[in-house]
Amino acid sequence: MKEWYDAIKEAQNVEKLEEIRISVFGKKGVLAQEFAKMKSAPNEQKAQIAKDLNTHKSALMNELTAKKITLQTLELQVAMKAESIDVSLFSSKSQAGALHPVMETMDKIVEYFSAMNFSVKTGNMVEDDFNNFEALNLPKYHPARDMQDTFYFKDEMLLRTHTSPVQIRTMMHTKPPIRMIAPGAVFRRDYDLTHTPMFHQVEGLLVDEEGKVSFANLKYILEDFLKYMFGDIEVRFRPSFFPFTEPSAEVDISCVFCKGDGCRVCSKTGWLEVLGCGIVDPNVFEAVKYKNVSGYAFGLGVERFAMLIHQIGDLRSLFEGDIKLLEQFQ
Ligand code: 2NM
Repeated sequence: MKEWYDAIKEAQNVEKLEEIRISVFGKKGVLAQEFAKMKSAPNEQKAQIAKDLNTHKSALMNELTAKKITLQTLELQVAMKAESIDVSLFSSKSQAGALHPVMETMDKIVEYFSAMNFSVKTGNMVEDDFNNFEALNLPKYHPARDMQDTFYFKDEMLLRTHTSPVQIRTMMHTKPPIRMIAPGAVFRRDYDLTHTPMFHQVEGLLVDEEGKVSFANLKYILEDFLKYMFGDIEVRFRPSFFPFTEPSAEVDISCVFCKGDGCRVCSKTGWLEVLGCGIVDPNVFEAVKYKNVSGYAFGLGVERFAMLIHQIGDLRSLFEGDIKLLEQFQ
C-alpha cells in the first residue's frame, strides 16, 4: 500500500490525482482487489486484514482529499497570477473628441449675449422669399436676390442666405420688446479663398419703444462684446450700407496679428473688419407690422471670428475635416 501514499504525495496535478483515486477506489481498484483476496485468507486472519484495509481506505481517502485541496489552491494561484491586471500601469492614450473651432467660437459668442439677456433663437435653413428677402427691405430685382448668389428650390423656396429670417419670424409672432440672437448655418453660391457655400452667422436684434434704442447703445454693446472675444484691441465704426438698417456701419478691430502696425492679414491697414450693424430700417418694422418702435441689429460671420481667434490662415481648412488641424484645438 505504501506506493499509493507515495503516488498521492508526488501527484503534480488534479488529473493525475483522479487517476490515482480510480486505481485505488475504483470498482477494479486496489482496495476492491485486496478485499477480494481477503475471502481466500484463513478465517482467523480475516478480521485483522479487514481492519487494516479499512484503515488504509480512510487514510488514503484523507490523503487524496488533502492533496486535492492543495493542488487546487496551487492551480488557482497560478491562474490568478497569469490573469492578474496591474491597475497601476499607465493605460494607452484614448482618443478624446473636441469641439470644432467654429462651434467653440459660436458657443463663446452665444455665451456673451446670453449673459446680456438676449434669448437664443434658431429657425429653418429652408426659407421663403418673404422672410429671407422681402421683409428685409430687399425688394424683387434687388441684386442680392440674384440666382448667382442664392440657392433656390421651386416655389420661391430657398436656402437662407443669412439668419435674419429668424428675426423676421420672431417679430411676426412676438410683441416688442425683443432682445434676441440667431446663430446658425447660412448658404450662398460662393466658393473661393475667402468664401464657402455654407458658413455660420450670429445675428442680433434688439427692439423697444420708439426713441429708447440708440446707435450709442449699439456701439457700447458691440465694443464690449469685441473686447470679450478678442481681448485688448481697438474698435472703430465706419459708415456703410445694408438694405435692412439705416444708418449702417461696419466695425473693425485693430489687427490681432500686428497689433495695428500693418501686416499681410490686414493689408497693411492695421484694421480687420469683423461685424456689420445698424439701426433697423423702418421698412423692416413695417413688413412685420411693428408700430412706434426702434431697434438695432448686427451680424457677423463665425468662421472669420474663429480664424482670427485661432490664427488660421485659410478659411477652407476649417471645412476639410483634417484631423491634424483639428487636433491642434483640443
Ligand atoms: C447684418 C448687419 C446689419 C440684421 C438686421 C436684421 C433684422 F432682421 F432685424 F432686420 N437682422 N440682422 C443685420 C443688420 C445684419 O449683418 C451683417
